[in-house]
Amino acid sequence: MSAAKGLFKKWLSNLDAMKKQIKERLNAVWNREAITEEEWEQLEETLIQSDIGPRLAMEIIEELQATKSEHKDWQSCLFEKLYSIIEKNDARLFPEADPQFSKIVVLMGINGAGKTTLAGKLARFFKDQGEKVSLVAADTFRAAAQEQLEIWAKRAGVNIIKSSSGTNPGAAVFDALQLIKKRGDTVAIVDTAGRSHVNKNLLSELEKLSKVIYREIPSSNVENLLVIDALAGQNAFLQAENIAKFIPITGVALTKWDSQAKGGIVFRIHQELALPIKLVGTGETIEDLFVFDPEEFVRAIVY
Ligand SMILES: Nc1nc2c(ncn2[C@@H]2O[C@H](COP(=O)(O)OP(=O)(O)O)[C@@H](O)[C@H]2O)c(=O)[nH]1
Ligand SMILES: [Mg+2]
Repeated sequence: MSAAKGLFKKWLSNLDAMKKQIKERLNAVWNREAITEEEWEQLEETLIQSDIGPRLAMEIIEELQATKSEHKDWQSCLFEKLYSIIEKNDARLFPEADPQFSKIVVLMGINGAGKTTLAGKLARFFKDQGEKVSLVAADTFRAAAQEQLEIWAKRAGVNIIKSSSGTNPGAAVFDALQLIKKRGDTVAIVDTAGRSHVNKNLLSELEKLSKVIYREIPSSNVENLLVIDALAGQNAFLQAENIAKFIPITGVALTKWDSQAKGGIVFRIHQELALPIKLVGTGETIEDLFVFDPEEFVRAIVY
């Protein structure tokens, strides 16, 4: 974990949009006697482009305007504002797990969000912590989906629990839970089929799968993670809203944060969805996974 933290730092230092543009703009104008209306607007525009959304951009500008007249430096002002939004974000997985039961992670989200890749990364992550891990293939529609998960299981060096094709995902998960119990696995990561957040049938199927788990495992030992592609923008909010009607989401895993990462999406997701950001995926290899650290993140943006 400490090594991972260092990597998180290194990756954060590459965060572009918010860091460079906003810094340059603020450095250029802050020590002047007055900042023009136009310059404030440009700054607001830059903030919006960093994916934090119009609401927060406006709040930050107002805060900066107030601070300017108090002759405070913009860094501490921006840090306080951004940190106040995200400081309560609790990224811990299973903070109150009951050791008598296995811990179950369910990954859900639309096709291509990065669920299967994250399943593999998480398998390694938990294995490195000494857990006995299984990957559970609950995408029973496509044979290729199980094969893809099998490759990740090999990479991570963990077991995979497959089901015969055509089984319904709830039944597949039920069988997997029995096997996990028998073998004494401490962690199971369930990779589900990608589902459009507007497809009611697929979502109620996910609801059934979830109920099967809650019948066997206490909620303290279940993480229902919504996997969101960091570039999904506004669509991410619609996905979360709809999926949350069927399943209690316990946290968000943001994937593809390496590709044109703007960072701002983090504040928006946390603020507007009221969900903790737990994990961040920053690439296609098994190591590219971090537990989200709010303070480190905000520091990296501001300083
Ligand atoms: N750059 C990058 N690519 C990723 C990341 N996570 C997943 N991908 C890629 O996104 C594509 C879809 O991933 P997959 O795990 O199959 O998505 P799923 O349909 O949700 O299971 C694959 O090409 C992955 O290699 C990430 O954090 N960064
Ligand atoms: Mg998949």
